Amino acid sequence: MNFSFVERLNGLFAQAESVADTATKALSFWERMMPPEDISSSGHLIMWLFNYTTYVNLFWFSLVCLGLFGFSYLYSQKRHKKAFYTHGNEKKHLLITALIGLGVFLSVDMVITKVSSRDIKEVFWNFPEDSEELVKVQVYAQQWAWNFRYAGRDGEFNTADDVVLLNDLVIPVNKKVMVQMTSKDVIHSFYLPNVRLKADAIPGRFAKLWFDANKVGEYEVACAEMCGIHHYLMKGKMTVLSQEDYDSWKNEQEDIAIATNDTESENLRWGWAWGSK
Ligand SMILES: [Cu+2]
Repeated sequence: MNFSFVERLNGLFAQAESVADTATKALSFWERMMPPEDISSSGHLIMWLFNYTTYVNLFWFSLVCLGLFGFSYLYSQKRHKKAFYTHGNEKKHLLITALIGLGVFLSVDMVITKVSSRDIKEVFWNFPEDSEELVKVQVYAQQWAWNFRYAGRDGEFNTADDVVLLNDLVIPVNKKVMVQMTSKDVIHSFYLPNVRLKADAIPGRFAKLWFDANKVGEYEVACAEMCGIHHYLMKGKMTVLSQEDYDSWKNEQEDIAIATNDTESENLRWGWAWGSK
């Protein structure tokens, strides 16, 4: 008797555990579905557009479903034995259709166009002025890696003392970072999920973008364009350091670059004079 009671109790525990396990899995799935942490000053603009698009479309979709299933129910055979024919071309039908079309156009297309063109003008294409403070990085995408170049101690790009890193972007916190970017081979897409920024790297063209990061830590750099068989490997790391740590890191890297840069190496010659393209 006792034994079976203990057995049943164990069974209950096991059940509770599996329920808890399922709940945890569902929760972590939900967490994984959520966008990563936003550490930029302008990422909220992208999130606003993303959320607005989602919810306004959800609203119209629900309305369509309500009409579809609602009328199917109201005019089911049970309620209306006799068929009712209409061509739907009366004035009121045309008016309803036009109003819904106008509603979708105004609430989706117009709002998104207006808000995104405002954000682009005021923020994303409103590039920071060139100054001592500005962190300048050249990005060179290739199958399948990210090359990052800093000017080095002389402040000039494409000179012998440049700091060149592979898959390793290091920036100071709360500073504007300006990127000039191109690609060596095919189209890649420079993607920084934590600052909600994504731009194509196109061979023969130079893209520029700017961002900032307001939280120290390590974040992902990804390629968001299917660029070949090892596209999935094209992953870099963005490290955000405090100004102090960044300065000493930069100093150290500049020492290393001066001591070890092989200026004859083709691998180091991909840069260009800042702003020349
Ligand atoms: Cu790529």
